[in-house]
Amino acid sequence: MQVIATAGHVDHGKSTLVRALTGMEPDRWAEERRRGMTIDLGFAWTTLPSGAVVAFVDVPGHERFVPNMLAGVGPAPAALFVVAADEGWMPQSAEHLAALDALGVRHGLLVVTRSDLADPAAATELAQAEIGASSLGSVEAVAVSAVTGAGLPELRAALDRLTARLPVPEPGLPVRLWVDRAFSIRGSGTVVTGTLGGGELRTGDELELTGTGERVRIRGLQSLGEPTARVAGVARVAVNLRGVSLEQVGRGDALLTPGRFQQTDLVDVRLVGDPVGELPAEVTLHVGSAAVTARVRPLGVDTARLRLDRPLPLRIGDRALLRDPGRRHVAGGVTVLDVVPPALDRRGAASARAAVLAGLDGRPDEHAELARRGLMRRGELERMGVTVESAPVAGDWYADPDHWLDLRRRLVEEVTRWVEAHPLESGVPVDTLRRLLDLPDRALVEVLVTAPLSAQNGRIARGGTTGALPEQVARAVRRIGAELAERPFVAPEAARLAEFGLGHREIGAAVRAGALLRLADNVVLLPDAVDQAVRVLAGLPQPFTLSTARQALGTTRRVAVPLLELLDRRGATRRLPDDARIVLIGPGDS
Ligand SMILES: Nc1nc2c(ncn2[C@@H]2O[C@H](COP(=O)(O)OP(=O)(O)OP(=O)(O)O)[C@@H](O)[C@H]2O)c(=O)[nH]1
Ligand SMILES: [Mg+2]
Repeated sequence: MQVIATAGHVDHGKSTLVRALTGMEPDRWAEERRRGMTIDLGFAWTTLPSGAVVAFVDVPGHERFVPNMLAGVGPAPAALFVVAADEGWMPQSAEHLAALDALGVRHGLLVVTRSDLADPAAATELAQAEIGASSLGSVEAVAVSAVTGAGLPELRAALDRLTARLPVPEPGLPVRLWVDRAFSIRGSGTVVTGTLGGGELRTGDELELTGTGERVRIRGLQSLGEPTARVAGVARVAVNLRGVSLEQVGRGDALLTPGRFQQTDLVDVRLVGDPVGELPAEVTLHVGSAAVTARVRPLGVDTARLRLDRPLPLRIGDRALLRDPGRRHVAGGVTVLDVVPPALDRRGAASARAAVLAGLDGRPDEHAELARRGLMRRGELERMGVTVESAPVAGDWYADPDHWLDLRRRLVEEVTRWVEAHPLESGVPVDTLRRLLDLPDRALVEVLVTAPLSAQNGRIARGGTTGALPEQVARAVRRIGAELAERPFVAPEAARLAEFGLGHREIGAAVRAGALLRLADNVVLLPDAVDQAVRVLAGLPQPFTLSTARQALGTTRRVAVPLLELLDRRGATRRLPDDARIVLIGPGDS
């Protein structure tokens, strides 16, 4: 299916043409039929000679109803531009074309209607010239008369050629269904309709509703009046929503794939059309079926910041239209450049921002976003419209490579500084570093740790070289060391350690600094005691008992038991089933 919106001046025959093509009545309201004028959007569809189905969104031409017209054209990928042969190019021909151009609509047909009333040649020539200068470019033109039926077969053939040319949305796109109508059906509840530009809807799907942001479930689906279990865009759809009241949803809202669109009331945009400096302070932004008041803050020659009256689900690259409601004039088209723009509260921030915006083209770019923002979650990138292709640095976090290197460098600096200030600590708590580096997640600190840093027990240290010991501790260790040099396996008693001021923390620091070896609580030797012990034990008849070892080392069980267990763990000795041991390697290998 394809969806085509009509466009053109009031009374030029849009609805009559849709009626002739489809046999359906696009003017749904009694008032429209009484006044012979379209007020709101109408919907009709037909099967073309090729078998392709095309649905029309018929729009009003009267200038008072331009906002309704924009709600119909906004989500439609193509336009059927109608000009009456007997009236030719008129003010709303120009305004509708300006709207299509602003929205960047690239596909369409020119239909010169009422050709039974006048020669269509002049109107065709002028309209083709105007349309040729817009985003639609050169279009095929067909002259018709809805009264005589002349030209209708040619128009059907031309519609077939047009729909065959229309781009098919890539599969897997997230859904953003702009609601153009909401009503309730007794027994079923609330139904919304819209033009589905891409993605797929299925009954039972959960969607996010703009405005309230709440999750809603699809109870039933229809397309072209028929119930269906799934619809893929491009299509006209009617969605029956479970548990949603008519007060909660209406034109300008949207149903979204959850988590895939940024709902934002602040966007930076590029404007094509009137100069940014000449825009009124307040304009109306039209996008999809929505229209919201926007306050304009110029930021550069053709770029500006828009503060919207209410948040809209927008992504980088979205096209929208600005209209000056006072002058009833399309001021231009905008391309969304940023949906999460930075605050401009520092001096010079606005001109710096203008310089950044000058370099943006509205194409979502993973690397450029990361370069500007440093660190982002996957969801943030996706909501902006970015396709994430690189690998995360941790969890769902993505980082700019330069920023990441910088964080690594700063982490080493912070650890070094902190450890110097806290010499008795075994390292910096991860959370302290997270705060110092202003990181949002401790997982990031953990993955930033590389040599010379190492992580242990929730703390980060500079591996091995914890820095110099405080002088007091160093002196105490030297004096203990002098005693141990005499009798290397006679560990000082706890009371003696306390006498030297070597408490739990001081011993810990000395051990990390490589000055002492801790065998058990309050049992310390010099680090080379391990090699010395292996040398002594290797000289014993193998295997040997704990008691033999204790005597050979000239020590007590308090030292011998944990020392032999350490040697076992290091693979220097092996404990046999009968509790005797053998030496496996020579001193120095342990
Ligand atoms: N003679 C003749 N009259 C036509 C033709 N097409 C439309 N009309 C008449 O033109 C008038 C306006 O037609 P509509 O189809 O309502 O025009 P519209 O463009 O839908 O108007 P709005 O929706 O109000 O913008 C009606 O009286 C139609 O009968 C045609 O091909 N030939
Ligand atoms: Mg009409």
